[in-house]
Amino acid sequence: MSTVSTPAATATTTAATTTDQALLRRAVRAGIGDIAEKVFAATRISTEDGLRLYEADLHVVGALANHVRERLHGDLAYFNVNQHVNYTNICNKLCRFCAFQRLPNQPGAYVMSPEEAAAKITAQLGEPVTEVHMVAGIHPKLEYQYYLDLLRAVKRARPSIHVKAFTMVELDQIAKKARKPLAQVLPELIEAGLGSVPGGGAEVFADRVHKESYHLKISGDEWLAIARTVHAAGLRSNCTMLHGHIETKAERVDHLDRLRRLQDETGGFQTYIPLSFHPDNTEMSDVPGPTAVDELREIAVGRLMLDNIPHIKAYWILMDVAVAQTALSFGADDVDGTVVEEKIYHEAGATTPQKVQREELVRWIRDAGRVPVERDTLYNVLWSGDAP
Ligand code: V47
Repeated sequence: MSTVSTPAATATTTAATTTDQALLRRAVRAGIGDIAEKVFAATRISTEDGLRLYEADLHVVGALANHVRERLHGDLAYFNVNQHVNYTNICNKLCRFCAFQRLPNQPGAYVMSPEEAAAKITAQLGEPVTEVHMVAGIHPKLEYQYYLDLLRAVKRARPSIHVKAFTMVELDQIAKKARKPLAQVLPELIEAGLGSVPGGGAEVFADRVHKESYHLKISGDEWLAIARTVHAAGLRSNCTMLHGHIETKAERVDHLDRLRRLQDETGGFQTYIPLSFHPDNTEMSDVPGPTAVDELREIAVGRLMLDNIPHIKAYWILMDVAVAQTALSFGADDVDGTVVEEKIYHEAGATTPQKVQREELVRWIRDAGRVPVERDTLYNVLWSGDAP
């Protein structure tokens, strides 16, 4: 399939180097020369362009995404030393894609007291952990005070730790329990130790997907409205999309466009993370989930659509290490962290390790041909592999 048209004629105007011109010619042959022109000119691509990226030659799409990734970050690939704490798996939202949730009386259901959560932090004091990623199910009985106590206990256990906690879905629940608007609750959570907000709970914003697979949870519009409030409170957050289940490509592009439009308003998203659906032990176990090729395309389309979000994360726990390494040349510039005790994806069939040593992450990144950079949660550089 090739549509040789105007883009080739303007190759020298925006494709600066010989390598760029070669890529532009490949893009023209793949029928996306016009998109390549926009990418080289750092101009926004349209949702129609985004949809075409799902059909075009993966190598060309990946090379264009890599072009953007290298324009923004050169050879650097970020990681952090973090740990996960999932303070409860009790949840009343019954999302069809989730294997982690339990009803209160189901075997395996648990809630950590703030002290038990803090003990998970204390257990890692010998490791150079800088962040705790703390998310959980929506437990209907936990009171507002619990969340404040949880934050305070974690900060007491390790005062230097950055607490990235509570998805937009949990924040909605916390505000309901506080019986106050979220805008009033957030300063209290910040005072108790909240440092930023992770990207989970967004799933796929389309109402159809919401209705069919997670209808008891907040809708896409509600997720975006909460993110707006979070950013207005001065907090940074991440954002995600759960792909590879019942959503269409058009619904994925719509999701990315809605993230991009909110980012134009607030500038509060740091990192976009495409989350690959893992079907085991879920109500959607008949869905095969995305292949490695699908995952690489999702990273690349995310990089090309989200021109205003600085970082794209290839979450190694979900993608397998080799795919995450490859993703570092398909648009991703971050692989997440050491993690320690991952539950959500391992309940759903992930076969990656549950944690990794810092040195191992550094080696994975170097083996992928990138320069490892240890960051904190807000992307301040703590260590760089290319420092003398
Ligand atoms: O919101 C649940 C997803 C999310 C499954 O912000 C599933 O740095 C795949 O958002 N298969 C929570 N995904 C995790 C998350 C996250 C992860 C890593 C880093 C960051 C960050 C955020 O996990 C949920 C949901 O979308 N999820 N079940 C499943 N079976």
